[in-house]
Amino acid sequence: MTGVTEMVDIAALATRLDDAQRFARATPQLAEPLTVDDAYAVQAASMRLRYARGERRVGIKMGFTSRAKMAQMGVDEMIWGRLTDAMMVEDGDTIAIADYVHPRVEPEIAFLLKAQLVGKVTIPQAVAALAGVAPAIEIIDSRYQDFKFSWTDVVADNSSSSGFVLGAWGDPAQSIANLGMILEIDGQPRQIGSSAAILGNPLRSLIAAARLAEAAGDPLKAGDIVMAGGATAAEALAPGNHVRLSVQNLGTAEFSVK
Ligand code: OOG
Ligand code: MG
Repeated sequence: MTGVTEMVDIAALATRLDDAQRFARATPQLAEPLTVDDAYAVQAASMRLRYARGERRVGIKMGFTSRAKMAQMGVDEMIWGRLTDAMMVEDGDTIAIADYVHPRVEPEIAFLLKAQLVGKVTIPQAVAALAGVAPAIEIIDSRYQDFKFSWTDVVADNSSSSGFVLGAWGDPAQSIANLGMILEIDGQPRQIGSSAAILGNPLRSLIAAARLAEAAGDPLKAGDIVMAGGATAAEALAPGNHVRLSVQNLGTAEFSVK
């Protein structure tokens, strides 16, 4: 189903999800049957509320780009969401669990663009537009009760975007197609995988991001950050946790929880 449905109150749903995020309070799954276009319209409207409060769009995140993530959440189609400056957690910083509903972490790869990247592009064109690649931890936090949602629910909820931690930017010309990734919590390896789990090569996620963002009228531009999506299932966070991601050849990213 496509098209924006007359019956759906996009603004009311956007406010409800925005409030759930701001006040770290879970909300029930949406009762309304949304179309894809409705869901992305709710996401865009809720992001306009955040921008109006002074947050700045810094890029986008891709979701459900690996089998492991699709299987964990029971969703089998790619999604995307917007990132803002307020979601950025400095490498080594500490977050407060009270600011989140029920946060989880997942191991990702991030891209930094030095040029716009729009429409249908090839892998060499995508690499040529990059300023860097980095190990990245995404902090996802569904605003829905029990972290349960339909595909359209999660799209409306900005695809669970909540926070992201970036390691140092490395040379974008190096191969990132099959890099070992280890996500540790409190020194214990909790998820071990490969960047190949992300669509066979995380660059394919960047290519999909370029196409989807442009189609939505929110094209990727120079300076944007793109998160490729979790390579493994996500892990729940608890106060006191220290989370560290190591990616072969790329380095590490880490943060703590209080
Ligand atoms: C939706 C977000 C998915 C990813 O990397 O696949 C995502 C969720 O699992 O809550 O960020
Ligand atoms: Mg993710």
